Amino acid sequence: MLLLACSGRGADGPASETAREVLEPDEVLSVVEPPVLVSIVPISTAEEIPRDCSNPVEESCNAIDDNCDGVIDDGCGYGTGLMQVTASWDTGADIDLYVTGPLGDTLSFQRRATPSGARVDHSGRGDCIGDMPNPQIENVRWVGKRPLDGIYEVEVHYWGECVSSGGPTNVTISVAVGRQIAGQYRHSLLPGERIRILRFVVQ
Ligand SMILES: [Ca+2]
Ligand SMILES: [Ca+2]
Repeated sequence: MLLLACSGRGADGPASETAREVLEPDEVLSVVEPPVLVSIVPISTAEEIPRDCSNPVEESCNAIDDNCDGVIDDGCGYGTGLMQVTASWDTGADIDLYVTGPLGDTLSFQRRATPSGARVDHSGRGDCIGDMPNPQIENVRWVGKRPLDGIYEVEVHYWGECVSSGGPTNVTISVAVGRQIAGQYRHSLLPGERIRILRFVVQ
């Protein structure tokens, strides 16, 4: 019976307009000193995407900071913060992003938040499910608390080909630290592959 009551989900409009106006406590960033990038090292087979900010263009939802404001994909419905790692890809496959922090804890669609303020706020499913916004994007952000100093590892996993639209897939990964782009890279993935694309260090 409860399921029947929920069958209208998906109709437009939030239940409460006032709730949307309340700022989440962890969105208040002003008092937190931003982390600083020490280094970022991709694996040798990753292709670095040149960053040309002499001619910023309008932002699109592609894991690239097109408008060069230090925020990856602003206005796309997922967020930034003190750090941000974003992946996009170019087929209907389901690609998953994994970020492992200094304490060895790994964020992904399976573990969407940590006490240190990291959270997965968008996890695209490619063509594996119908009708979701930005199905070819995964995004991790750090809000509220300063991210721990240390090494972060970024992996991508080719979870599945979904309908019939997978095959080799180019994945784009961008990292922003303290509202500055630390690096942006591209790597091809085959079905089932899981690759550690890069490491970065913050303090
Ligand atoms: Ca931007
Ligand atoms: Ca973009």
